[in-house]
Amino acid sequence: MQELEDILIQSDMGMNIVLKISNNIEKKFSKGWPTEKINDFLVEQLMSFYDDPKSKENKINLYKKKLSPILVVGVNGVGKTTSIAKIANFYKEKNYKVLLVAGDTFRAGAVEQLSLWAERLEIEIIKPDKEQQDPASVVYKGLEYGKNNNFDIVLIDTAGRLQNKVNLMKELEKINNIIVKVTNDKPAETLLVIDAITGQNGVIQAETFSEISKISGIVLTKMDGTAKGGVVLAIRDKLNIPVKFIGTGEKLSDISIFDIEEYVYNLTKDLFEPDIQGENDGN
Ligand SMILES: Nc1nc2c(ncn2[C@@H]2O[C@H](COP(=O)(O)OP(=O)(O)OP(=O)(O)O)[C@@H](O)[C@H]2O)c(=O)[nH]1
Ligand SMILES: [Mg+2]
Repeated sequence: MQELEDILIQSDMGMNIVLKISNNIEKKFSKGWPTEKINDFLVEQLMSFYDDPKSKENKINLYKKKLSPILVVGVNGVGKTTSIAKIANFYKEKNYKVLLVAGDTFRAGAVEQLSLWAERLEIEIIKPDKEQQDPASVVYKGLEYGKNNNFDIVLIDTAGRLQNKVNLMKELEKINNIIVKVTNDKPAETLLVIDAITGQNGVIQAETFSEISKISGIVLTKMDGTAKGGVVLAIRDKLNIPVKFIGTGEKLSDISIFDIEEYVYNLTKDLFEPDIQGENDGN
């Protein structure tokens, strides 16, 4: 049991979930430990944190026949800009008309970075006219342009300055107000990007951003590394925010729509397999 708990803890799902699961396992298997059954039960348990994975809120929401603004937020360096490029590519390949908005006017180089992606993707981008321009005004320009030119999706990049929560709050509030004003609706999605490597800290980020803005989904990045990304289960458990996309590398194609079954499979796949490599060490 201890070993199992250790493995679960290492996957970053948080003590709360680990204890719930281990309690349930102990209750269910008080008479014996048939490994395969425990494995199945564990998968079942992990899935249950997602209650209804097929429900509408777990799908990516896009408005029909009108502009769908997707606001992308998150702390520095988690992969917001890269994820925007990937999502843009994902929908471009499905023949959606996609526009980018460089709403991170804070960090030098951020506009340039998104512009490079726009160039590679051969899609249009709305940029600030001058340095350090108010992001809300860039967003306004982007939404107007998107609306008037029949775009389907407008992806909005933002700066992630958690160290300055009041400013960030004001900025996102302003951007949200602009979206409502121009489109008469809330953003189709407000995606919080979480880096799988940050572990349990992701829960704090989700809590903080939820206080600032209604988050409709998570983009979990850097799942190509060793991190298991269990933090999204903790976020789901605590804040009921579903995951929408998974990032698995730095290339445009390294993104997929979140699939709870695949995710849980990856989370548990080497739990009960003997560590052949390890056992052979020193032989
Ligand atoms: N391995 C891997 N690297 C990623 C992934 N997503 C993003 N990155 C890398 O993470 C680094 C930061 O990505 P950005 O997209 O610039 O992150 P950001 O959140 O926009 O950063 P700021 O604009 O500084 O707040 C870059 O080197 C990306 O290539 C991923 O899924 N896997
Ligand atoms: Mg960025």
